[in-house]
Amino acid sequence: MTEQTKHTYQLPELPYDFNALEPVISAEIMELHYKKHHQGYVTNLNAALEKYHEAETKNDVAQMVALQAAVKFNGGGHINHSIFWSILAPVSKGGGGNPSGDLAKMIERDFGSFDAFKEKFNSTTSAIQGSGWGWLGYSKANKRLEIAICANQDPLSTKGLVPLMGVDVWEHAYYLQYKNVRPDYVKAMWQIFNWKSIEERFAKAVGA
Ligand code: MN3
Repeated sequence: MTEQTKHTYQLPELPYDFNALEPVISAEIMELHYKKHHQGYVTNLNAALEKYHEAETKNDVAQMVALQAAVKFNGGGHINHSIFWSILAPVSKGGGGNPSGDLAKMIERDFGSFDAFKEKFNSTTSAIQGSGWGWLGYSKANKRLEIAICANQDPLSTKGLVPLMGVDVWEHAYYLQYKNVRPDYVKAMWQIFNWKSIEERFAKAVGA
């Protein structure tokens, strides 16, 4: 591995067209979100890691510590958005509906029912103060599912959970379409969750 590739992250390929998630997410939002916001996190992550690497070679610990906030923010942004694109799907390609199998059983066990889970996820995620993410995560320690919120771009791993599905509630994710009505955006997202992909993430989290 060369020094160059070691610190270079790239935008993952979007698994559908910008307009594929309409009417839930407009093509305009998708294009901006992917090409400007996610690209920004990737570009800034690579720049921060490059500087970090320089500081490392100079043994400049103070500079390494100073760069950690940029690595956390942009690295978290890259991780979160990469997951986000992958757990959504157009309605014509499996988006929406209900989870099945072991994940459905664990949702029922831990939340009472799928509807109760939805309600709790919607209210928790809609109520996030400022910018952040609402997640369904798996706790390996407690062997159970948990709903959790993260501020800014903090990845869910900072709370000791494996991210299964989540919703970006930064204003850039919905404002052009839903304006200030964040709860309508969060509710609409259930039409495009890709449960097949989320179930695969769950199987990996439980099995690993
Ligand atoms: Mn975003």
